[in-house]
Amino acid sequence: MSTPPSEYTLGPVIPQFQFSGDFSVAFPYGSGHINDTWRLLFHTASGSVHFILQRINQNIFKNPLALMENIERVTAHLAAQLVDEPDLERRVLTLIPTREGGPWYRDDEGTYWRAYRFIERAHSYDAVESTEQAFQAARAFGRFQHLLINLQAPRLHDTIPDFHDTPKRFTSLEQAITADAANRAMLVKQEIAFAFARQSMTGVLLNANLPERVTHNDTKINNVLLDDATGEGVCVIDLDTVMPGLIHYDFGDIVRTATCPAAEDERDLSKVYLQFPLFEALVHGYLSSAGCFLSGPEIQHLAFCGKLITFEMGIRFLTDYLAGDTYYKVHRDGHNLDRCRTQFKLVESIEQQEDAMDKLVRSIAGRDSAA
Ligand code: ADP
Ligand code: GN1
Ligand code: MG
Repeated sequence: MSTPPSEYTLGPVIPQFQFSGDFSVAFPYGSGHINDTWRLLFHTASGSVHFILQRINQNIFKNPLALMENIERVTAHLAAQLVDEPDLERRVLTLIPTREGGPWYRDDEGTYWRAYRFIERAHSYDAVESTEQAFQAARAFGRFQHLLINLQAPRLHDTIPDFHDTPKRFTSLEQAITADAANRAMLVKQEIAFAFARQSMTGVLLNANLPERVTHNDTKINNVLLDDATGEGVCVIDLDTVMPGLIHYDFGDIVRTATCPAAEDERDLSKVYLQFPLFEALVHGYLSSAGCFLSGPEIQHLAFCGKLITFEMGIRFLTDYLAGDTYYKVHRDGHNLDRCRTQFKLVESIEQQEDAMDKLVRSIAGRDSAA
């Protein structure tokens, strides 16, 4: 289990960045499973200003320099593409330079830190509250992919190799079952059987000859900020996993996190299911911004990818449960198992609706391209 953010001493870190004003207070912020995030408050002559400070989890991101190079390139590219938009500084993350002018600070223990300008008057949501929010979130992620289509070479670094290689994720699950490091395999026989019964779907996307693009790869609903006044998906955040990938990884993770009314760790599984109207809003939102560049085979796999990515997350949570909770932050006993169960329940719900989902995608995509 990792150390809670409140237990780190920020005193030596804060002066390393070019924040404006006098530092007042720092609060742990957000509900991410990987990095540690704080919101900082500063007082300036013209009022208070917030910033985001993050400690990069090097247990997971083994090459922080490559990761930060990706983020610098991607944010600079997005800013250049959006230069004529009003409110540019709220539409793309802006790194705060260190005292030396670099994008990151390395402390005495070798830990990497970075800071961003805080995007005000917008919020992320852990669960979608309306079809409009689903539409806006999917539209923002589609737009993000579209804006990155013309990113210049070289290829971005793979910040986590094979991140969405579902067959390899399945192999890791098999290894975790065999090792049974935490003596838990006997407690999850049902979940293991559920996973093995669906192993055949793991290779579908990788075997479909789909084009590689620049994708976000972690498009969970709380990784986009929605504008408080207009509801627009104003800024895509959490750029650590932006790298070459399939668009389906992104659309699939939005389906996983934006169609279910329950939280990812809900224990009452009767609350876990795919709500069709939210899926419909996602398809409309995503195609409104990405429809212009998607190929036929990419569209054909849109209805399927939500099931695959939800299954992939289920096996990742199960693998971490079996390994003794070494990857994701956990806040209670059995937390990763609860998360695995919600994913598998959602997979079942998608299985029951996938014909209708497929029909819907074909009808929306057909209508839009005929228009
Ligand atoms: P993690 O990798 O741990 O998920 P994120 O980068 O997603 O970390 O940040 C955690 C939370 O902090 C987000 O869900 C969002 O609410 C908030 N956040 C992150 N960056 C900003 C920003 N620049 N402005 C405003 N809020 C932010
Ligand atoms: C992690 O960082 P965060 O909480 O947005 C994970 C994603 C998972 C997600 C599940 C680098 O995302 O892959 O989909 O948890 N990120 C990494 O909630 O493993
Ligand atoms: Mg996040």
